[in-house]
Amino acid sequence: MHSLIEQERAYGAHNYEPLPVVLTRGKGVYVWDDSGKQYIDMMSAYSAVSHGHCHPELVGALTDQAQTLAMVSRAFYTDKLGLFLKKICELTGQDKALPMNTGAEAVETALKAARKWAYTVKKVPKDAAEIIVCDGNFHGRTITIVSMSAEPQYRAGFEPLTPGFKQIPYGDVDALEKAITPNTAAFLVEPIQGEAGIIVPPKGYLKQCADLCRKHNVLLICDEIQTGIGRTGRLLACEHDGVKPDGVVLGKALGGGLLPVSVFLTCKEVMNVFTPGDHGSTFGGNPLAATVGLAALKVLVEENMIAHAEKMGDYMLTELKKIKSPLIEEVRGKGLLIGLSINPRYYSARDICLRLMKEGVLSKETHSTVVRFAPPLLINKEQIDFVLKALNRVLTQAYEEIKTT
Ligand code: IF1
Repeated sequence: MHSLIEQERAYGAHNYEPLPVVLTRGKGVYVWDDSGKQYIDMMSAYSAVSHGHCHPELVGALTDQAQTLAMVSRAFYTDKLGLFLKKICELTGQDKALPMNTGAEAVETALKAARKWAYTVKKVPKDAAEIIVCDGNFHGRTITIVSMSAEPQYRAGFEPLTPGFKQIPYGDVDALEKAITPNTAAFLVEPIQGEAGIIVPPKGYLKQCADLCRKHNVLLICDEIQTGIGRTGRLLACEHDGVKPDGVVLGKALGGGLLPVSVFLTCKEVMNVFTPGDHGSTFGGNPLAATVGLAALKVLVEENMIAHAEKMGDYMLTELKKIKSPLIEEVRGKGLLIGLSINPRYYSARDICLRLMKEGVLSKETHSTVVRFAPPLLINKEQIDFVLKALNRVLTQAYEEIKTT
């Protein structure tokens, strides 16, 4: 076994099963392994590297600020945080933002805001606030967040779990209507379910949910940690349904592929439930993260990455749907958030990812049947064609091997 793989496995927890490749360098859509082999990165760190690896303008912003003022905690004001919060509020149309670091921390912030809003504004009885989530959801890995998950592996062994959550089928508006009670604080939903396998709900689903939530005074909170920041061809995926949610959670690409930056955004009425000392974070909103977050938003707009993601995503989805292979069960997605489900009768998605790796294309399976294609948003047509050619070779070869066995 590769000595660096051996080392990582000897000293690290075995909480992932990475592909057998040791990456040493990244630039744009490309990464290189320690043998110098080049790959097109179709994973972009679960959509955290939407701007491409080591984007020069973002690295410049990071290094300048790192040599000026990196960390002071929120015990003091800085000259960077307000600029970042103003920009993210303007872009999303939300009134206020609470900066955190990881996606899970921003989701936890949203849950706390929704519960306190339920008690102080909606007058839900103490301890009775309910939050509705969907089957197949993924919102992070904290014990409270996995308490909302339907995935046994994410919960097993971590009990006792946090109460106050109800699960409904994804994409089913009637189920939402049935689940809402006078004690419902919020409905937390991904506009497209990422980890579940890039599940795109029926057209208009989010709009109908928004109308229902408004009718019952329930907060609609969209987890756009994976679908946001241009990934689906809009700044936020909820824009495809013309929905402006009561709350939005962002993360991943907000950090420009350089460091963790996340944020919970909402209206004044909800954000004002927080009073000094209610909630916080050592690193949340530090000037380095604020600088990188602001630069990530600037580059996203200046380089027209959102429209480009829509164009390239449409092209890739169209071309993928033309591939005739018994190994492909379904092609789905929006923009550059694409899932290729592989017929488990023949191969696992991991098998296909391992074969793609040999062809110079890096991706990863989600669950055991879906190959995820979520490249940096600056990918171009030629690079997509390279991936499509590699995929065609892999599928043809893999099917040949079945026919001869
Ligand atoms: C893992 C994938 C999973 C997320 C959404 C919140 C978070 C995530 C919609 C939490 C994080 C990551 C976590 C990583 C694998 C990856 C992932 F869908 F992106 F592939 F798991 F579903 N909301 N998703 O997707 O953000 O705290 O990680 O910053 O945990 O294995 P985080």
